[in-house]
Amino acid sequence: MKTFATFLFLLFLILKISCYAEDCPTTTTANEDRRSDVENFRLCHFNAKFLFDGNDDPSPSPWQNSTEADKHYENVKELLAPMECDMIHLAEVEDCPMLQRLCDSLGSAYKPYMIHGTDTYTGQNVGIITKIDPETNLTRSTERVWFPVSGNECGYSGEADDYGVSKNLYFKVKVSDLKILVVGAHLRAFPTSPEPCARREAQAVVIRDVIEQQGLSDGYEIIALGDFNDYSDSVEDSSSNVPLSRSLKFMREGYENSTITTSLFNVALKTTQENRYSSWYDRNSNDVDDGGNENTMIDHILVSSGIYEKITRVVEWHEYDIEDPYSSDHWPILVDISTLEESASDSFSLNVSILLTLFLLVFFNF
Ligand SMILES: *[C@@H]1O[C@H](CO)[C@@H](O)[C@H](O)[C@H]1NC(C)=O
Ligand SMILES: *[C@@H]1O[C@H](CO)[C@@H](O)[C@H](O)[C@H]1NC(C)=O
Ligand SMILES: *[C@@H]1O[C@H](CO)[C@@H](O)[C@H](O)[C@H]1NC(C)=O
Ligand SMILES: *[C@@H]1O[C@H](CO)[C@@H](O)[C@H](O)[C@H]1NC(C)=O
Ligand SMILES: [Ca+2]
Ligand SMILES: [Ca+2]
Repeated sequence: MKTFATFLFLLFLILKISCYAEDCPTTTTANEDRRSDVENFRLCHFNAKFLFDGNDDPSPSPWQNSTEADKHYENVKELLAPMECDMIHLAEVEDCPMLQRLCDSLGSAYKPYMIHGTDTYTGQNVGIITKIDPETNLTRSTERVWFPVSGNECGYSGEADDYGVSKNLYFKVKVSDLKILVVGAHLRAFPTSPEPCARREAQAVVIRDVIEQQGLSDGYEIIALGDFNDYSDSVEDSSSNVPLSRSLKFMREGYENSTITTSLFNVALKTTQENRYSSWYDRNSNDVDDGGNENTMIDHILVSSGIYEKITRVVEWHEYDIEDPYSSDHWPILVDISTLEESASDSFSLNVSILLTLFLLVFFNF
């Protein structure tokens, strides 16, 4: 009897742990494309700041009840609607029902994809809403890496330990003729604090491993994006921050054990320095965005060369009243990627005209 009770209890635990009713990782219509303009792929990223429903939320959420959470939800919806993104990667999401709510508000072409991570303290996850369905089911890396990674200069003097990425996702998708691996993540906060800095380098190794093993090794183009909570090593932000960790470098170029060293490009290279900020930190707590070093670029979109060369526009989207108490403390990033296919019929008609010219030359003995 006791054994049976234990069995039931274990079964209950397993079901509770392994089966979030709210997860939505499964693609049933692989690569289905519901964009209104198939010649452009508009990719966006946004840290929405606790996109939660206000019911039974973890205590770190700033929204005390559903009235407050709903005000924040409306604020986020109004920010995102005019951006008309085809795919939005979102950080700080509660669950699939919240993403579904956003899809219902923004238009029927969107579908949500998310899988719960392991950040039980904040309850936050990364997820996407998209007009093009993934080709593979959404999944996440559970790899853990030892830190400090050799050569670390974060000033960390604690013991070595291993660390993973509690909030990450990846999937493959075909957008027109581009075969892409998308990797999303929300990395450990605080760019220059020694311990988070050292932990974040381990997280960057986990992300780079996904990029190499799931994408580059198969010849896929790469999109790696998210709130990386660190400064870029390759492009200066509006307040000229220099990274203490090698996190962005690892994700872009690889690290000591990389087997594929293909480099990625930060899309912010396409914008001007004064626009390069994605996050507001109210250093002097006056509820005013004083600019300067209150604005930093810690959200990034890294892409492989095949995508980088097709970018027609990058916008660090600052059309947002960030001082509104129900706003996020981040701004979105928008990238337009040309997916105008160099169709076979173009080269065929060119060949036909060449042949015709040759024919005329020969026939009329010019
Ligand atoms: C995706 O997940 C569903 C449901 O678990 C499964 O039936 C399907 O085989 C998976 N697809 C792939 C490509 O793994
Ligand atoms: C929700 O929380 C806010 C802030 O604490 C409070 O002012 C408001 O009265 C609360 N509303 C409800 C319906 O509980
Ligand atoms: C690289 O490989 C070595 C040998 O297996 C290992 O000790 C080290 O931790 C690895 N580095 C990283 C950053 O994983
Ligand atoms: C002619 O057609 C071939 C086969 O489709 C194509 O590979 C080639 O690029 C075309 N040549 C020109 C000049 O368009
Ligand atoms: Ca909730
Ligand atoms: Ca301020």
